[in-house]
Amino acid sequence: MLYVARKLMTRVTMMASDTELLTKTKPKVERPRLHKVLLLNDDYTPRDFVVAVLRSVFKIGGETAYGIMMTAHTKGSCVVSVYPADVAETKANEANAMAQGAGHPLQFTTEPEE
Ligand code: TYC
Repeated sequence: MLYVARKLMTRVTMMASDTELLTKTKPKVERPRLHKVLLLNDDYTPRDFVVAVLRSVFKIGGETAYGIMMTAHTKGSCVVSVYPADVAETKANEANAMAQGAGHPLQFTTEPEE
């Protein structure tokens, strides 16, 4: 997958002589905008299941996954990670599908980072 967006910027530079104009085209490499994946709390999904999803979909280690789960549990939501938009969407969908398949109301959402 290619995440690098390229933009061509045209710049006109006046040379020392008043008659000579030089036009340079400078390729500008832009970073892809990142999107957050958020974990939402609910009253029913078992804590162990939340941790298991964080570990398997987001490849997060056990202690960090437990901390993210507890933050969502106590505060209502927690940022899991940030990714390029398409990756964030795919991971949230995969995690939501796991939850639905297991019959839990657990939800992940995505939103653009500032
Ligand atoms: N609140 C759930 C419970 O008490 C556990 C839970 C934690 C669910 C985090 C979702 O994002 C969540 N069983």
